[in-house]
Amino acid sequence: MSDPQQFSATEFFDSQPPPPRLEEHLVAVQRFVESNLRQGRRVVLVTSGGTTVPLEHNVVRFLDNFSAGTRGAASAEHFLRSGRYAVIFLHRQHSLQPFSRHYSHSTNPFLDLLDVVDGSAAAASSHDAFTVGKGKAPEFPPPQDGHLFPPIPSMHSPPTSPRSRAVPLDGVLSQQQQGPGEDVSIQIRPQNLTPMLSLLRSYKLVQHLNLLESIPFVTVSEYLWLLRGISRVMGQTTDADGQALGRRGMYYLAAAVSDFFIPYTKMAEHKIQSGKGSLVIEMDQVPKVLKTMVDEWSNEGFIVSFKLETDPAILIPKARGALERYGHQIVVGNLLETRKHEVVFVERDGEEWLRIPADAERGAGGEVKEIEEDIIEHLVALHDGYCGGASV
Ligand code: 9Z3
Repeated sequence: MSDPQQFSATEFFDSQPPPPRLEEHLVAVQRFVESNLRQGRRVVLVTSGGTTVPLEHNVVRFLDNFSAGTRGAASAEHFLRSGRYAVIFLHRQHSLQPFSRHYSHSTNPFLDLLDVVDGSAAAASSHDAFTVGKGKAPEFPPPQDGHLFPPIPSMHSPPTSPRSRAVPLDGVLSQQQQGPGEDVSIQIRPQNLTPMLSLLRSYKLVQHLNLLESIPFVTVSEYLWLLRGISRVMGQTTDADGQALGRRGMYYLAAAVSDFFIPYTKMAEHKIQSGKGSLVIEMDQVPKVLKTMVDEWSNEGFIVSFKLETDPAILIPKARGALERYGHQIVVGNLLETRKHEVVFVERDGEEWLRIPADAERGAGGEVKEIEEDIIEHLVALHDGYCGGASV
């Protein structure tokens, strides 16, 4: 076993290969920043989700960092809602994303929001068609060829029925399909219609205005390459007057980043075999790139890092230590257990707790408030001050 190495940021990038589509992503980021700068918007890089550390080049096993991506995805949405920020969303592949997170397969499965309704009911009255209990559920066909249901067509194959068309039904989004013997439509259950329509409109607006650029990572190495590339592009891009994004850029680093990794040259090529009893893994330390980000990449951007701990006694000292070591603007501290209802903002001149009622203490109306809404409001106000006024 060779000695563990302490990698500087430069040594790390010299020894770890870049991710496949790096240049393509950076060209897209540059266009995105330019276009939003032209519209007078600020740009925030939101990082989200956990990084992996693969144990083999042909990766079968990997270590993962805890994070569902809730913090990042919710925060991205609140930045977008403010109307003042375009968001670069650097996220762990398949983790939660802004907008679609509301229909996560585990908490709110999309298919459970829909009904199949008999077409004759839909034709009789467009109101009746989406009133629960009025639409007649179609009968299930008898099993065919020994199968309970037919093969499921791919989303990517051409439509099977040329007569399939979208039918607006008094605000209900519906797709009616009239094949031989078929007259059914898919309808959103009435109680889901208002939230879904509102979400869909917001999502389409964000797309239309080109406010969201999403880029995935999986490993810690991919994450760091993309973080460096995107920060440099943000740091260097200028507006029509030749003014850099500079202080108008924000870096909101909520991704859960591994502290340890196995360097490319020390990693096993193939699946590690069992048979030798225990497995001993030695890892090197991931370089702390935040200092380099402050000094070299971000061109005076406003940098917010997150500190995650499980021991309350060390949260604030660790957050303060990070702030002093890296020289950025603010650390948001959170504890694993309570992260959804309390965080602490640690700045050079003091700290401030932000709390919302925990789930169990919520109001009788069941109103759900996300702490990210208040985190973003607070940070936007600080960013205003950092930019020297709200108008820039
Ligand atoms: C965080 O502390 C995030 O708030 C969470 C969010 C990962 C806890 P979820 O995605 O969780 O909503 O489930 N992110 C930063 C974690 C981290 O790795 N920080 C490093 C550290 O604590 C510094 S970059 O040392």
